[in-house]
Amino acid sequence: MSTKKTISDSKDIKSFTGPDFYNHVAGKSIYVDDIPAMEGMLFVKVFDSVIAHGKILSLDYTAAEQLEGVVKIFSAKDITGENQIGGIIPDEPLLADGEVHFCGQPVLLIAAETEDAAEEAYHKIKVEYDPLPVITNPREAFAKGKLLTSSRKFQLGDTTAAFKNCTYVFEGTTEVNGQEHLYLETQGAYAYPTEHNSVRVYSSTQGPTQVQKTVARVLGIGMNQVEVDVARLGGGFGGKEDQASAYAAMAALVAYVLKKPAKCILNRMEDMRMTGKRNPYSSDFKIGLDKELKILAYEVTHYQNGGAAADLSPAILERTLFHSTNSYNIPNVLATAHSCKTNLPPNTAFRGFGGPQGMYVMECAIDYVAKQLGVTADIIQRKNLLKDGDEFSYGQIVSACEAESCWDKLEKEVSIEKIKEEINAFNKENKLIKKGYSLMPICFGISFTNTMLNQARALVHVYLDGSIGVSTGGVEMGQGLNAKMMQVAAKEFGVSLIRIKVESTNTSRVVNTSPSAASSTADLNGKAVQDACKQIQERLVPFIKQELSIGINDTIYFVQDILYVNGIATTHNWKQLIAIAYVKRINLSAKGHYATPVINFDKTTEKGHPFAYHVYGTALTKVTVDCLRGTYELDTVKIVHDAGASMNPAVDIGQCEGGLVQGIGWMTMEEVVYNENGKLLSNALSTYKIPDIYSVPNEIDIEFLKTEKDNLAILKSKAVGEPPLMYGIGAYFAIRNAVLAFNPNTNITYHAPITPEKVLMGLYSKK
Ligand code: MTE
Ligand code: LUZ
Ligand code: MOS
Repeated sequence: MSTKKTISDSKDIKSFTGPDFYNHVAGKSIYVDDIPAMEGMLFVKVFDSVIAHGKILSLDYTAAEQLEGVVKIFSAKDITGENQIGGIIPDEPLLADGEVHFCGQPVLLIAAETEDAAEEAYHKIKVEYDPLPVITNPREAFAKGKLLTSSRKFQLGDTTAAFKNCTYVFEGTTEVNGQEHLYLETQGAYAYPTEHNSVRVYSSTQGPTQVQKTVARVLGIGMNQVEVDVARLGGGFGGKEDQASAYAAMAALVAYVLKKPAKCILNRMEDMRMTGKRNPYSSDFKIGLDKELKILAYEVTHYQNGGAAADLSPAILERTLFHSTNSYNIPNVLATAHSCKTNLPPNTAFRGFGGPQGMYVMECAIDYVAKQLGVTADIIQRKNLLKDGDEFSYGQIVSACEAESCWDKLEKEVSIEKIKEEINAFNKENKLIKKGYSLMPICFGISFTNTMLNQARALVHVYLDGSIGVSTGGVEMGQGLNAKMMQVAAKEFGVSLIRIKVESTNTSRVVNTSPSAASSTADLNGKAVQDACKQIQERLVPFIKQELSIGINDTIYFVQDILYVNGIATTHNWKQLIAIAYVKRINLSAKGHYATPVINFDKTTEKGHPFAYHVYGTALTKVTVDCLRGTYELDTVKIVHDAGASMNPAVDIGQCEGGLVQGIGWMTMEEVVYNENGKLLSNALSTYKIPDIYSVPNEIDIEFLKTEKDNLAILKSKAVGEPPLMYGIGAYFAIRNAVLAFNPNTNITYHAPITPEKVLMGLYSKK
């Protein structure tokens, strides 16, 4: 193994994407299903509902339970604690009790000695349902008063008065579909009983504490009896912020009751049909502008498709409102949002967390105005970009704004005017191939909108041989968190990266963790690591000065393990001095804590300062549409992204590329389809299309707007996990524009994703 060589010196930092990359490529990284099975381990299989809404009339699993190899079948009545897994609102049972509310809802758990026995039992279970009416559409749910939580309203200025002063006022409706997370590692957990009536759980979760809390609740024991350990995830993308808890609770319940190790891992089709997805939204907008095309007023009403239980939808709803005006300064705003209860699997967090859905509607509104007035959308977009001192509808004042600087940096490199001319010329010459372009500015708020969650802790140990162990509450899911945590510790101590190991995330080592989400993991946990390192340093510095007879006013620090005194290298090094510090009984371990300062939000007034800062950027997308087939190709995506002073450009570029392509998938090809009975039709990779290497843009060019402004980002390196997803919205409008170039009278609606099917219909339809 050559992992040592690759992370050994700071010259490699440009390409240092973390301690795992070698093992990932070699297939050696351990995921939940790779943990070696213990003697007697049971397989847990979920028996789920085949109807979307109904009463359970009878449940017959006697024959199934008597099969050889089947140990026990669990129903709701076998739950030792509370049959409740709802995170924000207690409205979701672990196992259906009397009624089912969505197709794929867990009803029973089969615990068996082999997977085959569990599978056989699954087919022997008999259930009789009395079906009830199924609602899949959020507007229908709203009309029938079916809401998951109270509706919310953000208001700035007075839209009614402002519309009267507008030269132009337009109204419209939009639809945006959901998105399957399709993390490579499906949901799953492995649990075994430990001493003192406790359990240890290995879970593929973004929220170890949420899992711990849910397991404790379901089992009816204290959180201190549940230890959750997470090495890494094969992707989460928000799908494991909350929904990993159910499968962890299932494995833990079986382990706890039967006193045996138990594993519950969903196969791909189970995962696709049982778990929730990105929330689809149906929205109405009204937009008003003056004759200079300044947006004066914007009203929007969002109908969120929440699914059958609240899950994270109330928080997602809130983030939709926070992002309803995207990067634009609009002095009069009225944004309303309803979280509608439907008979679909509870929808959940997905990269962007409702922000993308809100921003999509804003962009549709601008696009609609542009089409009505015969101008290009970029004219309106550029005129209305946010500036320092503007006010968001939720009361936060815009500062350190990079909306214009990102746009203008992009425009400096590519003249939008020239692109417009080139595309017009191309479209004039070509009948059956049309090109389109779009610009997509983004503005994304960084912090959990629930202020409480913006806290983190870290545990840093310096061992007596000088090696360092770092534990945080953050979860590595491919976003490069461990790389960044190593960099932070190495920088604080002045040691080489090779000295540092990032440990698994474990609820017995670091407690009360917030989920790794909201793009805030590196900021929150990195600052906690800094705090812990500083505490150790504060003990080491006076000790070293005394030990080496260095004056108290002299400055000492380490660079790459070498001790410097007043800027001059000495012959002393980290390893040697730590060994002495241990002998002299210096405390070489510390617990760090961080809570984001400044932020606050008052839900009663819907005003405050919820975000530590905002991330900005602009994407230019160019596409070519084949007007015979309805197929399209993405020619170029050029992005200027506000990364602050990126501490790891390799990781951050990777996040931009991954986010962009995931956003393009959501907007153009990924189509979650339920039939009117609430049954998922796009239930496998044969019927659900995600971007592959052939569908990524032919050219992706990402440039960072390098800034060192004072902000709350870790080492001024701004959060990057979610914001780039929203560049993908640009692909939607670029394709739409190409369709309009072919058929200006198309009846194509604002309905994402814009699949080849919709493109083809749009090319040959009439208003
Ligand atoms: N990147 C990879 N490779 N895998 C993931 O699961 N999740 C995204 C993003 N990037 C994800 C990812 C989501 S939804 C979030 S919120 C952030 O990473 C979480 O990590 P961060 O807070 O460290 O940015
Ligand atoms: N989760 C959450 C999130 O609980 N609150 C948030 O604000 C958030 N934002 C993005 C992603 N997950
Ligand atoms: Mo990301 S949606 O915050 O997990």
